[in-house]
Amino acid sequence: MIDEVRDRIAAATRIVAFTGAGMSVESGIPTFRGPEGLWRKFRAEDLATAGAFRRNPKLVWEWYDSRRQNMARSEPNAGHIALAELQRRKPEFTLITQNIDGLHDRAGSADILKLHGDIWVLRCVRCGREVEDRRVPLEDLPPRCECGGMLRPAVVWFGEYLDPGVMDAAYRAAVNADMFLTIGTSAIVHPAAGLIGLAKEHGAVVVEINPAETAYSERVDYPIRGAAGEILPQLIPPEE
Ligand code: BV8
Ligand code: ZN
Repeated sequence: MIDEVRDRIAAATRIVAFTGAGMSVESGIPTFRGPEGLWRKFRAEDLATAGAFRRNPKLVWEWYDSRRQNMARSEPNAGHIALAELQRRKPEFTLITQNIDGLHDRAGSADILKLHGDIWVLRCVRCGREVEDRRVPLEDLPPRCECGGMLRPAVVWFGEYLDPGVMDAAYRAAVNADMFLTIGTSAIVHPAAGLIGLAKEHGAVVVEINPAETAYSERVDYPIRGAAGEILPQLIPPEE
């Protein structure tokens, strides 16, 4: 299966890679729904919400600050690097990620469609100003804007809408894709996961890279059971 997929990637023009938390596991960043997906006694769905932030901004920020500290210590893995290489070879390549860790950027990927935002950007809840802030740890939690307003992570929380411009670009890429690689996602969170079915309906060859089964495994053309950091370099080998 790997050889066939590698040859089809080499021949394809419009390739979309759609990534989730599993992409960063080999970089040392825990997934959401794996055993280590808990933080203290909370689940992501409990903390990654506007309600949790309103009720207890300090607790939510403690969680994000600890994630930022872990992400700052992490490096892009061979999977991130392979996707950046694929983008260099394929002008019509699109990277869509649910991840907020910034590892695709650090691996050299460009024009990334970040469906769920970016943990390194803070947004003021009062004046809306956005600022990139990579300091770890952050001094006082919650951090404050110059206007005095509270800053939140510029990420999409559960119950919040995704950026319509980003979602629109992602829909277009999925609809026009020759190949759609879904990598390291349990395909549970919507509307992101819906991109897989959309690509399939519009004729894309769908490849799933995941050590485990997912909600879409029956519908993909090539279900590859393996880790992103091991499989992607085999699918995107160094050019002779
Ligand atoms: C929305 C940013 C419209 C924050 C994230 C009830 C009320 C309100 C909404 C809903 C509801 N019921 C359902 C919904 C919709 C909800 C949703 O889908 N919920 C799920 C839990 C059912 N979606 C939303 O709320 C979205 N907004 O719908 O707005 C709306 C508005 C109002 C009311 C109704 C609707 C917003 C969703 C965005 C949430 N923000 N992240 C943050 O990160 O802190 S989601 C979060 O989950 C991350 O972005 C993460 O990437 C994403 C998806 O998870 P995965 O990436 O798939 O990670 P997961 O742990 O699940 O899986 C990892 C996979 O990797 C596994 O399959 C594993 O096998 C694999 N793996 C492990 N190791 C490896 C590997 N793969 C490859 N290599 C390895 N080495
Ligand atoms: Zn402000």
